[in-house]
Amino acid sequence: MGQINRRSFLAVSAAALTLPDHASSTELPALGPLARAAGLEFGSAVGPWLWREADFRAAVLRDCTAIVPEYEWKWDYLTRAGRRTDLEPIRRYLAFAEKNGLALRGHTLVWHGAMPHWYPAAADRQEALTLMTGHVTDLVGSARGRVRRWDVVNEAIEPADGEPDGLRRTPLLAQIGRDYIEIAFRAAAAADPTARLVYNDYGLGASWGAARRDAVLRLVEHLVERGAPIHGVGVQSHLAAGDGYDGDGLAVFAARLREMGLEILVSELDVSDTARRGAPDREVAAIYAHYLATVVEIPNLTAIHTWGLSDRHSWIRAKAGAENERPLPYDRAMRPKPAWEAIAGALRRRAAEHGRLTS
Ligand code: 9MR
Repeated sequence: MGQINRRSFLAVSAAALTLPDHASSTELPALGPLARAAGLEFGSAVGPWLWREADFRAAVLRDCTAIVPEYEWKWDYLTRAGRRTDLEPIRRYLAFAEKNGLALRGHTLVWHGAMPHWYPAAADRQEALTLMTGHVTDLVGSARGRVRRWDVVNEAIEPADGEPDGLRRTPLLAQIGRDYIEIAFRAAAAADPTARLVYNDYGLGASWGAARRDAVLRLVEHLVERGAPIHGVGVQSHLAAGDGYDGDGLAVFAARLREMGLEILVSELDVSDTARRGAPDREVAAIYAHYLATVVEIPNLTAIHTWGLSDRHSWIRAKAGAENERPLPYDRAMRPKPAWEAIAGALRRRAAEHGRLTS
């Protein structure tokens, strides 16, 4: 597999070097220059292995124009030792990103899945507001002017929970009320007026995602009507073999956001495959290619971020029975896979059509 991959990798890279726009022949084969030529960010989630593994770090520096801390900037992690926020992971990524000219996406300020272990289950509205806005203000303020985008609120929609507006039943919804999302966005904007503020959620490109898209649009419309500072929506894009996606639904969703002046990001892209079928790497790559063919046609698309770069580190493989999955663009030995080529192809197509799409 290595040989075939290497050959086609070089073929793709050679094509990249003939790009008319910003790519120059002195640049190494990489997704970064392709993304720049396409007017997009290409980025990946990263974790502490970024510091430990030189080959992973080299791939990040070659391919990424942005990085996203995968869990070290979450509320639970930053306060794992108690209420006092550990700002060391913030400083570390800021320094690395600035040294290497990478943009940062801060992930994620408010998420029911990352509530601190000490968070009081019985907080009243005032205490919950103080804790939530204190966290947002401190964190965003600590990196003021240095983080391009923040995922302010993550996964606040769950139509299956039965709320009329589709909001997920979470502690903050119960304690603060329906305005907790708007309050979080306003606190983030006050702490850093230069950052782009994003709402992030899953299932928005999925064939089963129509109700989720509707609920997110209603939420975003409400925020925009109220003049809340929201700049975009992250479509996570955890895709799976055998799990269809709705390209038309996604295109309409993106167009509605565009009408409201908002951007759209592919924010956590990966492809889960059972690895039990014949040619999983090619199958995974075909899903990447198919999905990204729709995505790169979206005029208000600003970024494609994968949820990891190498199969060596993926939340999917951490799940029971998923140890053999190969969801990401590089294999465990940091060799580019067909999925890498699928991403390169999509970026090349976007680069070629950049002018038409954004005019
Ligand atoms: O990939 C992340 C994993 O390493 C963390 O343990 C987990 C909990 O913090 O979060 C995972 O990332 C999630 C992301 O923050 C939100 N969307 C779903 C992602 C996968 O669960």
